Parts: sequence; structure tokens; C-alpha cells
Amino acid sequence: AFDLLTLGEILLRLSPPDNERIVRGETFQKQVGGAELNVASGVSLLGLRSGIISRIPDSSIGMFAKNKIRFCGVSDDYLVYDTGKDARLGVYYYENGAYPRKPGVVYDRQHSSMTRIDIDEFDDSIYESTRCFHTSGITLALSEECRKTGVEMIKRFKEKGALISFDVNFRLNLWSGEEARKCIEGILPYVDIFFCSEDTARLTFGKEGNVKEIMESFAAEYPISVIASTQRTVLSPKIHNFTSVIYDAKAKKFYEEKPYENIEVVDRIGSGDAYCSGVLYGLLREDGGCASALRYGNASSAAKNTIPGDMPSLDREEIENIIHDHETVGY
Ligand code: KDG
Repeated sequence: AFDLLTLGEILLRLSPPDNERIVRGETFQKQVGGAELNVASGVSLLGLRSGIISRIPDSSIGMFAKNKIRFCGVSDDYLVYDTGKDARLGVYYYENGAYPRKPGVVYDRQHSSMTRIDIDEFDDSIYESTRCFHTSGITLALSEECRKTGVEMIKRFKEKGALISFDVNFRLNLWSGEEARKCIEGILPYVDIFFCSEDTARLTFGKEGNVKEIMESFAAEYPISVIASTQRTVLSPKIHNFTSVIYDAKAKKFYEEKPYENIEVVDRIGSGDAYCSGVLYGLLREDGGCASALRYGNASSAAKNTIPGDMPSLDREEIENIIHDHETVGY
């Protein structure tokens, strides 16, 4: 049995070493990424049982991804292998930036094995195997099949009593704001834990007011229990402040803490996913609740910014040391 199952695409991440450029460099470092895998990996490092539901090619590239997934403590029980001739793992290229040159992402993920996922490939027992199910807007945007599977899984997991967690994770290069809003409004009646940035709430959902008013407005419309929104201040490209606001919609109570200041940003990709993992861990752990969700979420995200690669890599003790320092010494 799992504490968390996530549904999402696993991507091969290729990046030139250090500050080399894609257009010029000769080598790529290979890693795996993908928003929902990053979340599962963070939750596993913090000490809960997680797994990923996905579809990958039955090839050496797929096996590389599978090995990485196992290495980070995420279960591969619900990986489906695509044996087709055109099976492929989606790829994204990431080039690190250094002021004044911006970091860059190039996607090469169309027609990946994941885009042809079929819900009938999964046994019904999956819906009774976890306390919480998480996916994001990225999955719903990838293809018709991904959307159908994502929406249907949300309904089936909910029916079997799992908590439903959803991160809007809006990507303009995958779908339009209008398409995202329509689709996500259809699943919000099933969502218990909702991650939405302030910008996305305004631009995609047309919300007005400050972050707290936005959260109250979502809670007035939908039966969401917990709403979380990250708050990042970019002081310079490589120095950020970070905190978040969490709303316990049932108790009508907001949770906030002072920001982590002057974070030395090495690679911010995956820091939103690390945040989700900390929040979910904080909610799902024994004696959990919004107060611990806030502390673990903020610390996990702040720490991820300092590490190259998509995935979190600090374990619970390391995160707890960061929380302790943040609350006492202040840096
Ligand atoms: O949140 C991190 C993701 O952006 C990264 O893993 C790549 O999944 C990815 C995406 O679709 O952008």
C-alpha cells in the first residue's frame, strides 16, 4: 500500500555541463525528470511510500528511467512498458543560465509513449492501493489519452476514498489558458489539495484580489480542503526569497511563515514539485496538518533550488535541520 501515487510523464533531461550552451557544447548530462516523478521522489525521501503511474518505452532508455526511479525510492509497480516500434521517452533539454543570459528549456516530447496511455492498462486494484493520488495540469495537457486517463483516475481514486491532490503547473507551451481553465474547472469538484500560484489564479482563472482572497474564492466555489500557493521574490536571477501561504479551507485558517531569504539558486527547475512533496508529506505524516505542510513544503522547495537536476535529494533529517535553522538562527 502507498501513501502517495502520482500520474505523470517521465522525461529524459539532457543538459550541457556547468554553463555550457546547447548550441555549442559537445556533451549532455543525462538525468530523469517530470513534475509528478519529482513529487513522488520528494515524498519518498521524506519517509513515506510513493509510486509513479506512467508509460515508458521498453528499451534501454526506458530502463535507464526505471533504474533512476527505483534509485530514488519510488515504486515502479505501476509503470507500463510500450513495446511499439515508435515507443519513446519524452525529452527536455535544459541549459543553465548565468546573468545576463537566461536559462532555457527545449521540449522534445510529442508522441511520447506516455501520450498514448490507456486507463484499461491498469488493474482496478490500483484505486484501493493509496491514501493520496496526485497529478498536475502538465499531464492533462499532454494528449487526449492523458487527459482522459487523468480525469478518470481522479474520479476513481476519489470514489475509493483517496485524497486527491492537484497542481495546476501551467505550461503555456502545452496548452492555452482557456483550455486549461475549462479542463481544470471540471476536476476541481474532486480535488482535496490544490496547488495554484497567484499568477496562474489571476491569468488563467481570472481571480482578483490578494492571495488570501483568491484562496477564499476557490474555496467558496469548490469543496477543496487545502489550498497552497508559493510566494517567490526574485532579487536577482540567482538570489531568491521564498515562502508560501496555505489555507485550511475547512477551518478557514491561513498558515504563513517568514521567507527563506537570499536562497542561492543553482537550478530552480523542480522547486515547485519539491514544494508539493513537502506539503503532501506534511499533510500525510502521522500527526500531520497544515502547520507541518507549510514547514516541510517551504524547506523542501528552498533546498531544491540549490541542487542541479529536477529532483529533490535531501532526506528528512536534512530538511528538518534546515527547518530548525530557519526557525532559530534565521539563516
Ligand atoms: O516542474 C519541473 C518540470 O517542469 C520538469 O520536470 C519538466 O515535467 C516537466 C515539464 O513538463 O515541464
